[in-house]
Amino acid sequence: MLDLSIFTKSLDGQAVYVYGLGISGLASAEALIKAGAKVIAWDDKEAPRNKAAQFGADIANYQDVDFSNIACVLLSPGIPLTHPVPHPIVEIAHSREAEVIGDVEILGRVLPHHVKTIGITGTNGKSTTTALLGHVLNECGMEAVIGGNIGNPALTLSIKETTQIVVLELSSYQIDLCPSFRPDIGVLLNISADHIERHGSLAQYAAVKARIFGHHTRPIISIDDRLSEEIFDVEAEMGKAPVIMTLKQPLPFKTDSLKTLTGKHNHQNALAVYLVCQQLELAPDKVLRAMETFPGLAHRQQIIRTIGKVTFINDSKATNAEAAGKALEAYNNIYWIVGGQAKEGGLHGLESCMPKVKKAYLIGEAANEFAGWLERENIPFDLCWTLDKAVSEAAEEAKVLGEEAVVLLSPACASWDQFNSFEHRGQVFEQCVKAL
Ligand code: UMA
Repeated sequence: MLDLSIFTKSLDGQAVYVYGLGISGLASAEALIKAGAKVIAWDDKEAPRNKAAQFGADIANYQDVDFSNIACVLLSPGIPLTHPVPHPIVEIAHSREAEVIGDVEILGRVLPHHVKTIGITGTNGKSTTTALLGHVLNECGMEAVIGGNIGNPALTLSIKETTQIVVLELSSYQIDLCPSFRPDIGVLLNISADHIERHGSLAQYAAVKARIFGHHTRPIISIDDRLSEEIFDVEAEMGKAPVIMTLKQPLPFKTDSLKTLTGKHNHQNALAVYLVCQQLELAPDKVLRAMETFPGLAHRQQIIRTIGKVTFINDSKATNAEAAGKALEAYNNIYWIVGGQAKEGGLHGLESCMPKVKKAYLIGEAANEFAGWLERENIPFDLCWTLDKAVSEAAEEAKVLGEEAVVLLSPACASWDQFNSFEHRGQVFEQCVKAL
């Protein structure tokens, strides 16, 4: 297991203030307490506070804490660090000269030197690339663990003496909370507008992403979008010989056999993994064979079942139009289940994918709004409102086509109007499909 004692010793008897007790805050507080640190913790919600109290954290909101005895604030990634204004806890910490860091930074400080770190960032594709890389490395006989934004908090990772590699999915929020940690190999997949509300501007968001690359990081950078290419140029000017990642040149491998990695965006994810493995000097044929057995990620273009010529695909993770566009690009003869709680812009940007859509099945709060948009695009649709109705109608009509077709749940919306989470929505879809 991770030995956090190096970190707790560096605290010199002072406490850690854990602010935000979501999955990463709670896990970190628990791990730090087990390693002998004094932890004071807070979350605006009561339930997580109670959990933290159970495993020995002192509970106090920041107004009631004596900061003279706090060495650092461990901040949850979702809490504003800089924009629109820093959260008051950040300002208090700075005024008392306490560090503000995230769990990945602590991981970086305690990881044994023999463990190589690979950081994956970008606006889209991070989770798939991280999971695929973990799968390929393990299939190639290396001991690798994956964690970070993908959902396994950094301080819960099972690091053994034999562990060789840690693959970390790093969001911009997490990179922002890493003053010193930089991975040995860093991958930047792409940058497009996202999380502007948190970073203030696209340029600032890109600047945070660029900080994944330290002096000793081997950079692998896409040159297929303007902002990533600018970062590539900066790294090149610094003499760091970044590895070029592009889909504008022929890929060094064939993609036909990559059944769980369909679509251009997945080919880029596969290319990223291929290039990392090249840096690790793994045999290309082994790497490609391992990619073929990647099971895919749940809720991201996940194949649930094929009945006759119709394949049912769960892409519940597509909570905005851009993500749904990736799935729509990947298939033909699409019977599209779409809707939920609409995001700003609705389905804008998906116009060019519409010729591939046979029919849309509208669910959730956004149904009426999306109906208007589909009408303008001349796409037939049904107002189904609920997921079970949408699945059974789409299944019937896709079958009648008599050709290869897909029933695709790719909602381009948040799930909270009808479900607890996108995972919950995906599970309900899976149940409906299995019941057919
Ligand atoms: N809170 C307060 N006061 C506030 C604001 C928040 O008390 O003013 C509390 C909330 O009640 C909550 C906690 O702080 O309990 C915040 O939790 P969080 O969501 O920030 O963090 P975690 O639950 O620890 O999850 C985080 C990542 N979440 C975010 O970055 C928002 C997870 O990424 C990640 O999987 C997990 O750590 C493990 O490392 C999720 C995510 O949405 C998937 N990431 C964004 C993305 O992918 O676009 C960046």
